[in-house]
Amino acid sequence: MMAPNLAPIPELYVSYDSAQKLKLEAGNLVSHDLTQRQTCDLELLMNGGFNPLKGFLSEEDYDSVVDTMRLADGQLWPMPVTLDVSESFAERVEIGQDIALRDQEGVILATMTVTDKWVPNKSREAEKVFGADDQAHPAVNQLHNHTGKVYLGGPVTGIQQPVHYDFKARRDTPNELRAYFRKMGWQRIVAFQTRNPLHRAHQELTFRAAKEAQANLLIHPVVGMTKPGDVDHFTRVRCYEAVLDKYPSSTTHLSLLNLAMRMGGPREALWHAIIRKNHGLTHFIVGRDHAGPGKNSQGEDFYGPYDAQELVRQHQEEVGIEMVDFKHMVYVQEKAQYYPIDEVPEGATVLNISGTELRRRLAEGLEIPEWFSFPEVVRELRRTKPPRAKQGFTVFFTGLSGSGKSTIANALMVKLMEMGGRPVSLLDGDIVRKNLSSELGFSKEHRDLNIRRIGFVASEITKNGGIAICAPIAPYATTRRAVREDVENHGAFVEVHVATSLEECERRDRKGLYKLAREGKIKEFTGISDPYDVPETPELRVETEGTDVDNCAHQVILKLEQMGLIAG
Ligand code: PPS
Repeated sequence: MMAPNLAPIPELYVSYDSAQKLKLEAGNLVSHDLTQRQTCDLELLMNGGFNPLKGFLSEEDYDSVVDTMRLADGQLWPMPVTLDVSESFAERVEIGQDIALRDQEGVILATMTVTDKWVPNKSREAEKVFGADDQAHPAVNQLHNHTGKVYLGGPVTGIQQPVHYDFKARRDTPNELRAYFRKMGWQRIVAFQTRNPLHRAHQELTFRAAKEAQANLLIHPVVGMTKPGDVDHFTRVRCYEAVLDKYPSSTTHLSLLNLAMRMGGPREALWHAIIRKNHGLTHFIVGRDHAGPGKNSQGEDFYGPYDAQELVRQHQEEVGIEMVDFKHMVYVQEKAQYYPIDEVPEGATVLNISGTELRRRLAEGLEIPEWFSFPEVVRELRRTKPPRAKQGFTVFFTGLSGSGKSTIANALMVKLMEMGGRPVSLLDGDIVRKNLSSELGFSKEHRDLNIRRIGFVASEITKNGGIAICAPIAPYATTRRAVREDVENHGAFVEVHVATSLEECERRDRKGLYKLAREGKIKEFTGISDPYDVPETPELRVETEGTDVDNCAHQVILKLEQMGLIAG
């Protein structure tokens, strides 16, 4: 049996009085604004969650971790925890210098004595740590596209914890959890790590794990950073709270972990085990495809489904935590009960709903059966993600000046308002230029800024469940793509190319601008003296020559119906 050691674990914080003094002094230091991921890492460094680390990795430790999963002194540590900065920031920092580490609001959380500064080989880090230099892996994508060029290493002196305004009562440092376990007299505690809402299969699995290990259960979800596209942590925590009373209350505890996951499969599982050991746990559940990042760019899984279990098994004794391994759990209809897939009675009917299928059912407002999840959890998920016909979306018209964008957009707005149900906002080119972008002209830089502003407003409208109709020229494909990415974080983006030819726009010349442009009296005029990138694959292309406005707007309505954005 694993002996519990619930003595306090070392933290990197200085005393309250020293912290006040240090904070004043640190105001004069060169300071680095932490990214969200670095703030998560710093919190766990300072509170002992990343014990034995005393700061961000030095170059020697980094090389050793990347190559051997161990620090230079031989201690097991599978995941690089590094402070990446820009080249320009690195130039301002000398070895031996103290720097201040600030959160995104500018609050000084810690100081760090810089002992190392180096340019890492990111492809090597990707290959060795994540198994492939393939940007389909979220951590590799992060490494190549969002991680600074230079790493700084050195010991950290903690001043204060990052401030959290949400779910304060559910967040515990390793020492707070250890104290809780001591107070409750819990000797054997099994942790369940998760980044997903808990459905019945998870409840069954955790229940069985606790029974098997004869242990109390800690549900220990990650609320720092998880896989892009996951259900947001606010919704998840409400779901966890809903499930909590399905467990016997004296045996189960819920605590939130502000970890920034890397989705590193086996290495990540081992890292999770060490972090749980630091939080005072004696047992740790590792299921199928633990911390799996999904498919690689060849469409194959990055890691085998049980690779993580294998690696944790090899090191569990050294870490001092016992793994409780689990196979994939499935529902057996005849028994009305969940079983590990390798224990299903012969000939029985197995039911399963994959993550993708669940998302589809939520998006289309379809039934989610009670054998799969708890009604309280489904209700929370539906509240956050209503079916498509109730979600916000953006219709983005693009086309030459005088192509008919505004007229069709206006007609569409009226038709959508007639249907009702969601607020509709029109961001017409001229309206925006009057209210949002009055200081801008028509250079590429100004047009881009104008479109990005429209995109920002449209994505906010979409996020809040409204319909944004945009109708600028938006001549540059790259800028339109950027707006699409912004909006698609929150809902659908429907690009409509109003494909009126230049000749027809010029023939109509409703504002007399083409004439002036031809005479050289208006510079940089789209189509005449400035480019227009024709959209290659818009959701819809409407021809206005020989078609009336009403019909054009109706084509858009049909498209929206087809995409499930309005009820048919
Ligand atoms: S952009 O490129 O998307 O930022 O343009 P937008 O904000 O939609 O503004 C286009 C309207 O401004 C008038 N206008 C010009 N258009 C193109 N090029 C130049 N140089 C120019 N100068 C003024 C024109 O009336 C556009 O209105 P629409 O409704 O498109 O005809």
